[in-house]
Amino acid sequence: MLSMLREQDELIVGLATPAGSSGVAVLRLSGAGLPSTLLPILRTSRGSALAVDQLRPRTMVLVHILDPESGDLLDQALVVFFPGPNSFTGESLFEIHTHGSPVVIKRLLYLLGQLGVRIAQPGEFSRRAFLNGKMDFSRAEAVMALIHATSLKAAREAARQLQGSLAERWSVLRESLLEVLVQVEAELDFSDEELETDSFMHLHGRLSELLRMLQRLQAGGRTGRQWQEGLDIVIAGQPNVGKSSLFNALIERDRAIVTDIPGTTRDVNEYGVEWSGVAIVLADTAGLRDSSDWVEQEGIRRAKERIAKADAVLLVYDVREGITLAEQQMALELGVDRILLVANKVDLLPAPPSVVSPLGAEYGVVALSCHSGSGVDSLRAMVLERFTRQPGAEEGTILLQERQRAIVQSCLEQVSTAMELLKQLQPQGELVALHLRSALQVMGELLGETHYDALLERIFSRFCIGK
Ligand SMILES: Nc1nc2c(ncn2[C@@H]2O[C@H](COP(=O)(O)OP(=O)(O)O)[C@@H](O)[C@H]2O)c(=O)[nH]1
Ligand SMILES: [Mg+2]
Repeated sequence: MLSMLREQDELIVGLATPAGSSGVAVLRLSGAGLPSTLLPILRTSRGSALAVDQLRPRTMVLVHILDPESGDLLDQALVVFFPGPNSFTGESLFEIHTHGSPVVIKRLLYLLGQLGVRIAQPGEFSRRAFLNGKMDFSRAEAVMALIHATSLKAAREAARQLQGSLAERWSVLRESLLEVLVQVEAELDFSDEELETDSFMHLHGRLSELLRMLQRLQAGGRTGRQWQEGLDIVIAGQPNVGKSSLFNALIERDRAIVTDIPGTTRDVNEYGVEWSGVAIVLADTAGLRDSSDWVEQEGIRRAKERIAKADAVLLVYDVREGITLAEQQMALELGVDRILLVANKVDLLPAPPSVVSPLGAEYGVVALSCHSGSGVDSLRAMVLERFTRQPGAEEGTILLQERQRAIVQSCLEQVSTAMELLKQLQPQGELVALHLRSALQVMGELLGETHYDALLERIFSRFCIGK
């Protein structure tokens, strides 16, 4: 605790704007002794001595920055003083808006160093804000997600979480968990007594509700990952059905080799595209068949590996031949939510095709021709419609950080286990409670209630210097 306080007393400075030449650069300072520490380098805009009370809180003041070593004017700047605790960090905060000249900034940082101000570590401002109770982890992470957002959608979501949407949802969840735990400890206390039906029904209901809430957050996690990494879509099927042709058509580039020799594609060939603002990673794979060629076998192994973890699989087949038994099997295993059938080469059919899904109506099918290009746009539309919606995911609780997704996953596992244990004939209260307690502990990590130094380190070290 003592070392923490001392660290926070230290005056730190960070460049809040990107390095390089720019119209304006912002240096941010935080810690004890502001703004008086800076008086040796500050003058009024007329060059006379500046008094602390001329720096009205939260008001921009035009000043001269003096280079005391040469007595020269270094720059004309705007400064703002934010007294603690109503500042971003919760301590005295000071901003210097200079012209964005790397030479000026370098000199200014040197002069500040002479006054005892040290360069901030990455994330140190946010870390101090957290330690001073200005924001929880979810808000701190929202700041980072906002800065690094790659789409407007993600930025909007981060802004909502900065307002506390995720923190609120999480608190509700934790409250319910706590209540269930108290109840479990009260009612399942006597391990040799059987649980009353009423109590069982009640606890079962509460736990189910908790599970549903966690599952919604899990769906939010899947959406969040999709936004960051893009939807992972694998093109699969028999050799020679036109997978590589489809890959090229979808990415609008001649990237994969197309031949009439079965087994041409061996490596997984990936390409990132954006359809209607949705990031998508498409992967062309080796055709699935029994092969004695070792290289092709390896290609098929990789194809299967990708299929297993894909968000969605486009199963391509020759419209004249239909799908094989093995493919039917694979489609059923992947399930309606992860597969879309693509009947290719419709140009080879004599009449305009009326293609029906060989797996039944609930499995969608798109008929197309890579040669004529007909149907390719419908396929894109169908992919967006079917695979980008995450049932259950809600605005404000889309998890944009891997750390948050891992926490939800781990909570979900603990609560599910507790549920399983409860359903046993003679539930052991102690065991049920044990898992609920672990869930509670993991939950604490999301907002930083159970904050360990390692956690602090992990979260804030990923921030930028001036943040
Ligand atoms: N007629 C016709 N031939 C196609 C179509 N798509 C692909 N082909 C041909 O089918 C053969 C195999 O194509 P390719 O994309 O390499 O298939 P892959 O082995 O599944 O990757 C090539 O000769 C392609 O020109 C199509 O829509 N119509
Ligand atoms: Mg191929």
